[in-house]
Amino acid sequence: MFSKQTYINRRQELKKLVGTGVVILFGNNESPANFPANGYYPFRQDSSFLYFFGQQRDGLIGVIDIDNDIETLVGDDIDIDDIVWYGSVDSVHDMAEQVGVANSAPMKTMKTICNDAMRNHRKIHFLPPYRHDIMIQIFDLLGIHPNQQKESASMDLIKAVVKMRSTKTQEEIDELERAAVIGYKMHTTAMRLTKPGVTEKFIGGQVDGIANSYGSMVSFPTIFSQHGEIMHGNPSMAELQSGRLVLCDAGAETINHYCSDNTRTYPVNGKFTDRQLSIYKVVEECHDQVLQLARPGVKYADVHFAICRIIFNRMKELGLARGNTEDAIAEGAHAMFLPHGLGHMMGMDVHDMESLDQINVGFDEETRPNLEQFGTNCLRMGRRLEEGFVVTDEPGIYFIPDLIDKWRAENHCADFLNFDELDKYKDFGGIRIEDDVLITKDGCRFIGKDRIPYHPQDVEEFMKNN
Ligand SMILES: [Mn+2]
Repeated sequence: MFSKQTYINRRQELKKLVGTGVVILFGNNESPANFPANGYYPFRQDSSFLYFFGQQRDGLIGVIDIDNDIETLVGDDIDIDDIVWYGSVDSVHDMAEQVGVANSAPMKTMKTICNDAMRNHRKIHFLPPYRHDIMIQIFDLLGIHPNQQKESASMDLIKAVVKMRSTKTQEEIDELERAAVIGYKMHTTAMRLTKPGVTEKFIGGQVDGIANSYGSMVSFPTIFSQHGEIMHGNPSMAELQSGRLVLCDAGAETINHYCSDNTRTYPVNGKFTDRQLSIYKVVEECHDQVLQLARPGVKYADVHFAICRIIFNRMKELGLARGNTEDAIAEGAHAMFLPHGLGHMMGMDVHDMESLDQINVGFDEETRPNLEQFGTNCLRMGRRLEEGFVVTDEPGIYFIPDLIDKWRAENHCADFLNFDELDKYKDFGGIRIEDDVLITKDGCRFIGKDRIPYHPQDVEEFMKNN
């Protein structure tokens, strides 16, 4: 938890930005795995609730009556049955005090708060819910059916939260640095353990254990797969095979729930083949190029397309693509190789604030998403960068057999792609290199003091010596 003053200041700023009405920030409830008392562990608080109210317990709601300047932490104190099984925790009154909230109230008060506000036709602001139990709570309290809740969520509140959470303060950057330290341990452990005959699942499990040991949990389900061409390939029982590449995309959350998100791709036997290296070097070039391009005022969509151009040009040199690069990118031909965006915001959520809808987070009135074109529609962050933003830099090149077959059958982008050559890469897999970038006053820098090895020579050396 940050200092009391941090949360007071954040709520003060939120009140100014939203202006009027009653803000209700729902904390998360326990999420049962197979029966009510057996929840998914660890409990994960909602990030926006955490940002403004700081408390990690389940079953809490934060209420801010802007017009009357009354803040209330709502929740029931735990009873003796819970204390027997889980131990004692602070009272809701004490938890409110810890984050500078003057009032606390039991959960049944929510009905009165909401009824009063509705009777007086006051604006009630809530964020779009993503958990079904919260949807039921909103239905009970405000009478809004779950199907209408996304539309009924407050755009004023969404905009205020996005504005505040997008720019990371120094204490948040320190947290992100701590997450990077755990991320480094996760990735270097995976590299150390990688050798022919070990299962993907074993290494994935070891990586997860490090996140649990040093922080609170993984920041997203660990990807560790020899099928790097599957974007979210979870670790399988397959054994690692000499001659193949393995892709590890993993990150940690600190105790205060700030994230890391890195990807490395390396040869199972510790030595790249020439063919692997020819593709790897392109991804490496793209990854490093972002450091030269990303700075305040630059649209991340422009950085994305600069990277797409590099990839397409290099694929032409390798005989996998052809034609005019600008025309090819306008047609979306580059998505054969890079079917996702260059990166996303990162903070308390690994895809920061994604529950508030990417169009509100990564785009604005000036920069609109292209939702039609395959690949480009996955760009999560397009708008102009600002000092204090944290985005991921994650270019990749993938050879997806089904995509190659589909585009060939449909003659899609046939003027720009050499399908006969692409066929030869169907057993290649995919490569992604990812680091987290902090936008500074006049440029950007990677988060994390120790760089997880990614230059081919560093990777080979590390794997040889460890
Ligand atoms: Mn990422």
